[in-house]
Amino acid sequence: MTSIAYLSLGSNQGEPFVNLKEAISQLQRTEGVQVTRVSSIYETDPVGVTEQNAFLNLAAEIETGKKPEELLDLCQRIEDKLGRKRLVRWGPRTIDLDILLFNADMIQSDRLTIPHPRMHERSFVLIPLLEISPDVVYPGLKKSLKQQQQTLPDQAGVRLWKKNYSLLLEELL
Ligand code: A4P
Ligand code: MG
Repeated sequence: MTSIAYLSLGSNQGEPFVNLKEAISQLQRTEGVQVTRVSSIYETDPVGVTEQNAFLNLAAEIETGKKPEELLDLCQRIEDKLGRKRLVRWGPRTIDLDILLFNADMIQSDRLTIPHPRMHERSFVLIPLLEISPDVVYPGLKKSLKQQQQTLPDQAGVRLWKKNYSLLLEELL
């Protein structure tokens, strides 16, 4: 069965643009994964640990035959390949791939929480996500994600950095 999943990608170490591009390219080259949409890239103020460089963030939509845990394995393999070291939670990273949504599933296991438990509090996640899928549904949330996003205090920390990145996707793959 094919599922639709949304991912959030972020980087603030090394060459963030190159890291994002390489991560998307590796997703696309994986059997059983089709990258169907990629948002613009946004430059975002760090959330959590604020004494670190600004991030580049984007959101991607994929179609996949993989199960959620298999998709997490893939995301972590790509993080490892791109040289990510897990040193500080919420700290600097060469690349972070988080699964935001997987169909309208609600999943809670040792390794995986979907929807991503902090996504609806974060403009650096919601602004790119809503760009590629304005009506996407967050299961269990009463209001729309758009309404939710408009209430967030951190919107000014999210600035368009490279518009219509998806137009470059074909060139990239
Ligand atoms: N895990 C559970 N659910 C998921 C999921 N839906 N997707 C587990 C991915 N992983 C999930 O993640 C720790 C564990 O979460 C994994 O082993 C997996 O089993 P990690 O990637 O090793 O560690 P982390 O990224 O430091 O922690 P976490 O909780 O993912 O951090 P956040 O909350 O995602 O925050 N500011 C800006 N502007 N932009 C950013 O991209 N990112 C963070 C990371 C903080 N501040 C940021 C940004
Ligand atoms: Mg993560």
